[in-house]
Amino acid sequence: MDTVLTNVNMVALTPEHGYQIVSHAHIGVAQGRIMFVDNGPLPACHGHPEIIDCQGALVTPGLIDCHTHLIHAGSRAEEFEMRMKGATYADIAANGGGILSTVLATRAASEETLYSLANQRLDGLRQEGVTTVEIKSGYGLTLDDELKMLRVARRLGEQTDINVSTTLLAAHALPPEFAHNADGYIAHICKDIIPAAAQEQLADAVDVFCEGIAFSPEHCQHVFQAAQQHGLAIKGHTEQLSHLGGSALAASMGAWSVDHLEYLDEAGVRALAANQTVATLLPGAFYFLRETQLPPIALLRQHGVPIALSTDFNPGTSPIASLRIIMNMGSTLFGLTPEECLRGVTQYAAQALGMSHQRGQIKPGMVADLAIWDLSYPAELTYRLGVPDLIGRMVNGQLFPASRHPIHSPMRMLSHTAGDAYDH
Ligand code: DI6
Ligand code: FE
Repeated sequence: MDTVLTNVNMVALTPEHGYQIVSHAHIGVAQGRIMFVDNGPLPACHGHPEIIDCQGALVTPGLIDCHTHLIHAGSRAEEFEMRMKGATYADIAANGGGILSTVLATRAASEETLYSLANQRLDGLRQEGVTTVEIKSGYGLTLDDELKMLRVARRLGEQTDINVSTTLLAAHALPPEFAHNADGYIAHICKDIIPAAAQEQLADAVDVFCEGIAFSPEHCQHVFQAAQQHGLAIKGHTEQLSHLGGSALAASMGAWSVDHLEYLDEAGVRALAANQTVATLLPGAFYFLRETQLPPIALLRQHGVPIALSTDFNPGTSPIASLRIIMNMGSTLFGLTPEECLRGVTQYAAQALGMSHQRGQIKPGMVADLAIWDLSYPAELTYRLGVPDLIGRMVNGQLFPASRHPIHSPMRMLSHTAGDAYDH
């Protein structure tokens, strides 16, 4: 055993009972994996584990942000001002602004610049207990620039204290080079970009923006087929601004998740349920666009569709690097219970990234990704905003104390005890 967390108030997410606190729990970790979870007497441990007394701190699975556009350059604050003066998101996109303005800035930026911009944004997420992030390309829209974005995403996963899942989103917008030639661009994605990303192992999944202002379901189907031919998983931005049937299409092809879903209908919900596709809701974009059409929460629940929540961090529709704010919006805007919100950023977020067998729950065999909180009750995660109440994170079995936690306060702190005391 490498590490044993003792005296933990562990949040267990059980299907039958929702979340439950297991008090005085111990979590044993070896080689980055959870080996035991118990609340009896401390089991015998081989080796010289580091024993960490958590003094009753709340421990949840590490949070997972399963849909972000974290890598990009430039700012869209001016567009925000235009929108506040009456322009719509679609107006701005039609006039060469929107996604395309971020594309030009991102193409012009070096990998170093993109890396440090993204790493700074990641910091907001780290301070809130996030241990895994999905990062999409989609602001390059050329072979080289899409691969550049994915290389930066991979490097963030390799060189920082966060797990990264990468997604190729070349089908995000039509690049100027292919103006009025969506067929040509989709063919280029299928023939050149997907094979190269797969060949260099830069993408775990392939995503599309299926929308009137982006790509048709037929285009998306071609992209999905090419992705699958290269062994990549699929997911979609679907039913965000209108109903085109992209969600049902993606689900019928086995998508890990479909995301946004404000305009999803019951047939679409049934398709998700039939294919175990996760519904990833993005209340930050709903809020930021002042959308009024709510995703079909009641139908998703009724059909037992797993619901994930994510920041959709991006410069145009959700410049919000806070998963806690998103959880709060999941409740206040979408009516999800705090338990649904927590499950949506742990267990179901893991499922949306095809990693539910490895991450998103605290049980033996899972990767040891944990968040340790100065809180007593899990609903506080969703209820209260802006207080730095994260004590630390464990990522792949390694502990990272939170830099913003006030170490002089009388609050619980991680205290380390010599492992020899438990040398069996
Ligand atoms: N839907 C969104 O909300 C983002 N992308 C997408 O497909 C918006 C991205 C942007 O405006 O830059
Ligand atoms: Fe998005």
